[in-house]
Parts: sequence; structure tokens; C-alpha cells
Amino acid sequence: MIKRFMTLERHIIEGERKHPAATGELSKLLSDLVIAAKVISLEVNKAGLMDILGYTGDNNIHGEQVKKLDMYAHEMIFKAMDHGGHLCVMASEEEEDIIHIPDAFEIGKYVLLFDPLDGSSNIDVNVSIGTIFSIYKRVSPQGLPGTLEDCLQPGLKQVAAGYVVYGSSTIMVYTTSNGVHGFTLDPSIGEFLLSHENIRIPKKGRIYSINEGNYKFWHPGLKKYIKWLQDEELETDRPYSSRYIGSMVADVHRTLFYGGIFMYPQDSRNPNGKLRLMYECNPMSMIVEAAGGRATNGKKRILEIVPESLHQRTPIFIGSVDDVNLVEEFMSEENNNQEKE
Ligand code: P6P
Repeated sequence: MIKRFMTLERHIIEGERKHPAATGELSKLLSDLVIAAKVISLEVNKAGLMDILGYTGDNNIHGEQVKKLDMYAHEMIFKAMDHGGHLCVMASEEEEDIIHIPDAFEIGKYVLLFDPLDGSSNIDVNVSIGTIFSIYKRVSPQGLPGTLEDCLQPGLKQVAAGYVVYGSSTIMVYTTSNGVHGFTLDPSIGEFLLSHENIRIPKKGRIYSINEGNYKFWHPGLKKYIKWLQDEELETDRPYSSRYIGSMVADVHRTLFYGGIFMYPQDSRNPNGKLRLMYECNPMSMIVEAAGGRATNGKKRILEIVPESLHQRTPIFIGSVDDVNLVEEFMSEENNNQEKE
């Protein structure tokens, strides 16, 4: 619901004014990103009409087949961001190495990491997909090209994070640690308008979200937790409902609004789970924590993980504080039981 005619650009500028030391550069960076989001949204919403569905025939560095829309989104963001003069380096989930700012352009003080189109396996069947971004301040000397070190910072160092979910409408949610705010794209005027101010995640939910097809490979404590959620007990809102879209942006977006928990755990086949720390888990964790929720790898805050490589994966349990705390208790209790045996 549009409460007041507040565009995303104006909200960003007003938000930055609250920081006395702000130079306005972050506002301009975020506004450039908004332009990319509008263009990607346009293509996503007519993908079925254009020859940009299907596969490019290439594989990305993770061996996954690259969708045309994936690459389109990647290129759109690069072209929108490379010449603004705000960045010293970028990194994309679609590119193996860091992406340098072309020599012709001014080098800035920020770092942008992004997943151009998360959930791309859903593109051809019209299921919600999304763009995720994460912004840091550089740590290497000003004026020089950015480095891998600039990109490998713990999530706690993020100065901004956000996502765009391309669904029944296109919504952009972002935070600069001054609350979490959602904006809905009004295609008739090409503006993102404030629709969800100061989003707060419920302390406890009654929806859990996980790919139950992997049940056999899970930690025994997680198996017990999921079975516990499926038992009946009115006082603890059980049984929970199960919802799984298979697109992290959409699953976490729902969790942010309705509460509950989204999980992509490690399992016996994937000891670090599937989702990427830098492109998916850190930005989503900053947003959910800023909205009053919690995000861990089952033991430790996602935002405190010190990254070792650009594309490293991490298990993630993210959502309402009570729900994340409880799944951790189930897994730690099971670990203790196993140690006693
Ligand atoms: P699975 C999409 O491909 C993605 O990277 C995330 O958006 C999503 O949460 C996850 O993978 C789904 O993975 O193994 O359940 O299909």
C-alpha cells in the first residue's frame, strides 16, 4: 500500500542526510543500482515474449547452465555501475574473478557484490526471481584499482544491502542499517514508491521453508526439528506450514514479512550447503537482522564469518529469532547426544 509519494531515490538521499559525514556518494551509487533494477524488471516481465528465455549454452563457474536472462542482468548491472565513479571494484556471482573498473572511469570508495538473477532455474516457469546486492567500503588505498581483499570482507562490514524480487510486482527492499524499507515499482511512471516502511520481522512465525527432498542427507538434529514442527500443539502454533519456492529471494522475502524460518543447511553431500556467503547470505542476513531477525550457519552469525574465497558457500538458517534459535538448539542437543554415545 502506497502510504506517501516517496520515491526510492528520495528515500535514499533523505536516509543519507541522517549521516552527518555522508558525502551523498552512497546515494548516487544506490540510485544507479535502481536504474539497473528497472531495466532488468522490464526484461524479466517480458522474457516470455523475447528470445531471452532458455540457456546461453555456456556454464558459469559453478558449472550451472547460464540463462540468457542471468547474463542480461549481469551485464545490465555492470553497465549501470562501472562509470558512476563510486566503485573501486565489483564481484558477481556469474564471474569467477573480481571485476575491475575500466581504466577510462573514475575509481570510487565503494565495493559492489551482486547476484544478478537469483533463482534463475525458475525463469522459464514464471516463478519469482531476484537480484541481490551488497555494498562495502573499500579497505585498500584510495585511488588505486580495487582488490580481492576489498571484496572479501565479513558481512558485518556491509554499509548497505538489498534485493529486488521480480514477482507479481517488482519490489526493492534495502537497508543501510537505518531500518529496512520496501518499494514497489509503478511501471506507469517508472518509479519505485515507498510501500513498506520500516519492515520488522515477527519474533516467531509458523512457516518453515526448506527443500525437504534433501531430508535423507540432513543433520539428525535438523530431522528432529522438522518432525517437531509437523507435530500438533496449539500453544506453539504447530503444525507449521511448509512453503518452498526454490528462489532464495522470494523465500526470504516471504519470511521477512510473515516470519518463520528459511533454511538451506549443510548435508552429507554438501558440507557447506549450496548458497553463496558473499552474494546471497551476507546481504540477506544484513537485511533480516536489521528487521529484528537472526541469521546463522547453525552455530555462528552469518555476518561474522570471515570469508576465505569469493564464491564460498555456507549453510544458512535465517528468519524469526525464536525459530532460528530453536533449530540451533535441536542440532546442538543432537551433537551433545552423539558425543555422549
Ligand atoms: P534447491 C536458486 O538456484 C538458488 O540458488 C536459491 O535461490 C534457492 O534458494 C536455491 O538455489 C534452491 O536450491 O537445491 O532447493 O533447488
